[in-house]
Amino acid sequence: MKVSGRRSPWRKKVGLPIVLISSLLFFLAGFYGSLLLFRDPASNGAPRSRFMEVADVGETDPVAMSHGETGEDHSSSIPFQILSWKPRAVYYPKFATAEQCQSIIGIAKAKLKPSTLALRKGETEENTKGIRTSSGTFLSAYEDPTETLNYIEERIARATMIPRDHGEAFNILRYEIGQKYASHYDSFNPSEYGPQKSQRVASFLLYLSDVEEGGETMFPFENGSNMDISYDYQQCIGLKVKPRQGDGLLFYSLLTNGTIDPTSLHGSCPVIKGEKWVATKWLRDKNADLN
Ligand SMILES: O=C(O)CCC(=O)C(=O)O
Repeated sequence: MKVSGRRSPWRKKVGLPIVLISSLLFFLAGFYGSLLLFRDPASNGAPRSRFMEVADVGETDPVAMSHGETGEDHSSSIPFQILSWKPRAVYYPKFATAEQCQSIIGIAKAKLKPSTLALRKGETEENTKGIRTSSGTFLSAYEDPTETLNYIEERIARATMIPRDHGEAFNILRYEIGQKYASHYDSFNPSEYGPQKSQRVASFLLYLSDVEEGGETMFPFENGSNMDISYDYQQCIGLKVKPRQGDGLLFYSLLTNGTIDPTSLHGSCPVIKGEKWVATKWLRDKNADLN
């Protein structure tokens, strides 16, 4: 006869494990469910940065449009100024905060090595000495425990509408007095560099510091200027963009037809006073891991 109020020995034995297992399953379902719910389409599966979550809290958009599965339920604004159409160059004031810039510098500082160049056929380290004299390091967003690079990467994807996985790792650069990067193209002309699996479409520079004097990013051929003279690639002329901490600069290396934009030639003028820190992200036409 069943005695009410008393638990059978079997129930006593399996009761606790069952409760524990169901709690675990419940927790896992909740955890993964919330990940799916709050996934950011720009991130292509990368975790959504906590900075972005904070920024979105409480945002309501009365005129938000119905959106697709990968879209967003609110409008955003990232202020920008068009600096040039030839090359297509856009400036983003206050793209990052001073604290975020300092945090990136703090991580990169200990890892700096002399910057290197992608060599053309016939070029060697020896005969290209002096073209790029900065120090630098490559940093992926996942290497930054503060999630600052994760936030910046996400913001670059939103500003450019180029998916995150098309970006190479950040190249964090430091220029000391006299250091520079002579004018060059970021895209690789196959006739000079050999066949390419993918191509750099655009570059996004985040200025991590102000520079007291010099250190501008220059575009010597802006709007076709100086193209008809025999330009010395070391010369700092044309459109000059003065670095301001936290501001971003985007320019396209390819024209809309996919060919290299000759006016996208650019470089860094020598630093005259102070120090220049910049984070470059090169954006490709294909997933950057395929290189
Ligand atoms: O430092 C700059 O302003 C330019 C950097 C650059 O040209 C590059 O990283 O390709």
